[in-house]
Amino acid sequence: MKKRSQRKWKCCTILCILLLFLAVGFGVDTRQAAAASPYKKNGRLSVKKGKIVNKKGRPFVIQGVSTHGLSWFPEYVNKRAFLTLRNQWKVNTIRLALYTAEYNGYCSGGNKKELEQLIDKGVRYATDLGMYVIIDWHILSDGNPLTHKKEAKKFFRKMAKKYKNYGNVMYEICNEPNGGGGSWKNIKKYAKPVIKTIRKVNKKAIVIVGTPTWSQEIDKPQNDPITGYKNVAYSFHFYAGTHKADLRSRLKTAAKNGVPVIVTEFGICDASGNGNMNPKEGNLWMRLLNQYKIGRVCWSLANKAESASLLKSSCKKTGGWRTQDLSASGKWLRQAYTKKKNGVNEDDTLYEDEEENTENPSQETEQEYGEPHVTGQAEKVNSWGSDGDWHNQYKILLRNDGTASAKGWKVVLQMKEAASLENSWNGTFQCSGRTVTIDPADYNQKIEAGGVIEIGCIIISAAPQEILSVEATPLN
Ligand code: IDC
Repeated sequence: MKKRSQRKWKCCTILCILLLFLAVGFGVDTRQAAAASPYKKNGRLSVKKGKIVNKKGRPFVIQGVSTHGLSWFPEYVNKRAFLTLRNQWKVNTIRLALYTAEYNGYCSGGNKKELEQLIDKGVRYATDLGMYVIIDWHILSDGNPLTHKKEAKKFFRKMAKKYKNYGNVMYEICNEPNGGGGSWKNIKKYAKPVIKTIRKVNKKAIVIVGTPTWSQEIDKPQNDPITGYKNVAYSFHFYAGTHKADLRSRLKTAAKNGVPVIVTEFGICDASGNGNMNPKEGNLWMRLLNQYKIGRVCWSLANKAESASLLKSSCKKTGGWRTQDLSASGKWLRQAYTKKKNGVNEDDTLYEDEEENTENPSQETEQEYGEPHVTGQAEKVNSWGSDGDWHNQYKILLRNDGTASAKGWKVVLQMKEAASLENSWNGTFQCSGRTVTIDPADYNQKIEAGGVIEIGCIIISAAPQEILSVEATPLN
């Protein structure tokens, strides 16, 4: 009896070991790893003993790409772009650069609502793809962070509230302080109340503080850190065409001294963002970053005709780039980020199996991650009166600015006065009181991503008419 059960156990054990071998042999492990996104694997990041660590307390290397100014190049805030960077460049972090002063900046006449919507899109796409995201208050010509302290507090209060439950969002509160006003004294004077504002609603998110001289003086927080708050890191920026060994040694000293530092901006061109490229110096910088597992975020995802741009200026694609779409900076970066032994999250076998997609992103991937986004705009193009009634002719444009085509759509117009239909085209219209509902005709159900369709109607009313709202919904 005893012998038989012993034999049974032996059989079971052998079977289990065999199964285990088979599983490993067929790569079950790697496939599982490939399926996990950076966030799924690493969770909320925090600062521990001068390092950025994952949920298990192990060092985590931020490997990111920064947008150019959000109001200059809003088109790159799309899910396919982030997906391409994640799957094919091993990017785990997106930095959303919100200029405060330059060109339609948040504090210099930019459309605040639109800019916040762009941030929202960016955060949503990054979150859907399990990536980290840095919301960057991009001071630059306004070198003193105190200049827009009030707006910054208001902005970060709003962001911290909105993204309270997002473990993947980080806040960079002043891109590059510079000039006399951008002193460490002023930075601290600015940072403390801003961090306090964020901490009131968000206890844990990493807050990154810029350093003097365009975020090069990392020795300042080394000697005089901001105290009283956890999960605070400092930024250091370099452009390998300009910045060389002396700055590298400054960064190295800081890293050795346990300063939590993230390179939230770098490039291999001149500090102007243009001029000559120095990939050789770039490689030396990467070696140092890898050695100390320092996070890095490259400037910038754009096709502007300047050397820092990762895309060629002739490239009009906003995602799914192929090698021939990349600038010299772009090619260098993709190579640096995807090199097998670059010291970045070494156990991270993520997405390597998808590398062959680089030149040919599959339809499936686009379908899987794309989303239609349809908006409607109505315009009165004609109006006349007859028999005591008002007749208004409207032109309605439906625009799909999403990342996938809309297979169907529906539009609802709310009118000021009860409406009845005199005539309509390119849609199936129905009036009920003050509501007009529009469905597609059988030939215009689909709106391609980036596409526009036009519909129109003449509406009769007993009093002067107005459209109060247009609500368009894609149906997929
Ligand atoms: C540059 C852009 C350039 C733009 C300029 C605005 O690349 O297209 O005209 O800003 O002033 C930084 C800044 C970053 C700069 C970048 C390159 O943080 O905003 O972008 N740079 O000059 N610090 C060092 C370099």
